[in-house]
Amino acid sequence: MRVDLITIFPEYFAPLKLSLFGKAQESGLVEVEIHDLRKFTQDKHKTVDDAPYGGGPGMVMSPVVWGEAIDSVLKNAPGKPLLVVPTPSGRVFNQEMAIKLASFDHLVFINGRYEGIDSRVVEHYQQSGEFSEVLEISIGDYVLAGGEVASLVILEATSRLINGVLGNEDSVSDDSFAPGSMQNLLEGPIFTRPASWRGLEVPEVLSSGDHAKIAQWQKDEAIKRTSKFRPDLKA
Ligand code: JCK
Repeated sequence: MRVDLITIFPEYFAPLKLSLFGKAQESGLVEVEIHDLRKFTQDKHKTVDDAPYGGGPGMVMSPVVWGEAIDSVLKNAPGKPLLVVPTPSGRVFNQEMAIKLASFDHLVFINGRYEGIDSRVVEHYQQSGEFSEVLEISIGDYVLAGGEVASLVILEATSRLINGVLGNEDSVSDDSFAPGSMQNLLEGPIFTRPASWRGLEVPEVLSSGDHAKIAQWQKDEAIKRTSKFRPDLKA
């Protein structure tokens, strides 16, 4: 998979060079390129924002600069990438969307700041046919200062689904939320040695060797936890 990210804060993406993701890059499974939006400005002050039409607080990012930057990434793209646009007014990201993103050969993330990017940028690339799809995604119902952290979240959830990026391939298919596994349940408690730690014992059933009984216990605990923390789930 190839990933292009455009941002006014390229340093935000330093974590991508670390650990798991760094190894995926070294091995050639994932190729990441960071692009500095300000390189696509025309004026000597490298301006990327302007006042909002209709008034209101803050500044809006210029469609002119974003158009230049995105076109430049597209010009070096072999096929039709997926355009990912983190925004507080997008569809809320979930595991199903991560699975979909992981199926693409090429993702392009555009990272806004200030009050966001002029809406015509998304409209234009939805119409131009240069992207196979344009996805406006929110990572949750809270307001971040920009799209960078959201892109990192989306990219981490997506890249661990790519074969070979994760160390242990078994961990992927068994995920909570992953269709065909523990559907719509949170995972219950998990334990490792020692059997007794600071007066707390590992539940006996887990050492019983009765696999059916263990599975039933884990299911019961998952249901308890789900109704406590996520009563909206288990549809
Ligand atoms: C991208 C700029 C900051 C700040 C206007 C928003 C009422 C708009 C996100 N889950 C998520 N939360 N926030 C983001 C996100 C925030 C961004 C950008 C993503 C680009 N900002 C910003 C204030 C406003 N208010 C609520 C009006 C944007 C994701 N993904």
